[in-house]
Amino acid sequence: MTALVRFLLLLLLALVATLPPPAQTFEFPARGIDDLIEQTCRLTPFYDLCISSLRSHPRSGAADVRGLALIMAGSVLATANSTLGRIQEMLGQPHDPEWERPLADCAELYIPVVKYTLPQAIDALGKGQLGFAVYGLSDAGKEAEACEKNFSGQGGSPVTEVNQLVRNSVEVALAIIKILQKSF
Ligand SMILES: *[C@@H]1O[C@H](CO)[C@@H](O)[C@H](O)[C@H]1NC(C)=O
Ligand SMILES: CC(=O)N[C@H]1CO[C@H](CO)[C@@H](O)[C@@H]1O
Repeated sequence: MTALVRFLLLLLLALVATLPPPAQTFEFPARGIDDLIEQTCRLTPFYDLCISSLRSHPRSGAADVRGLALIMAGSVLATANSTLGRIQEMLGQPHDPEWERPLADCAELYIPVVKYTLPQAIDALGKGQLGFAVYGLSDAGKEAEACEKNFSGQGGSPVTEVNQLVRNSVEVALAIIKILQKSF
């Protein structure tokens, strides 16, 4: 072999060695038509609320059922917090004087829910203490109901919708926790 041929052969070998391996036929598993979020939400009483609450969270796509329960409990906290914000805002603005007392009572009901009850329930959920999480979430639902009831006989409540949203979110979170309780 001449030096040139040897050189060309070596070059060829070097080229082959650096080529990428032949393409393998590999497909990512298709995202199921029924993904975990949909399967989970179908077991809750408010499917649409469940779907929108979970999907709006950036990490819900990779979450397991416990992760979804945590995301939903966080959504309850966010909703309760914005409800409290709305109530405090109303208290600071001119409003129907008949609403003064029940609005102030509602703020008193929501403050501990937002500051303690729900953060503790979320913490418990993260540690797998499901009973305690259920207790805290249920309490948040009851306080929202108590807030609403405080307006009875006052010609309606200015916070009916948000109170209902808190209660429905609680129901969704509790239904997801129930799935967890059944799987243990
Ligand atoms: C509640 O909302 C306020 C703004 O209205 C925010 O500063 C605060 O961090 C929120 N708290 C929680 C627990 O989400
Ligand atoms: C009429 C009514 O239900 N009033 C209640 C409103 O909320 C406060 C504070 O929780 C209660 O003490 C009242 O009885």
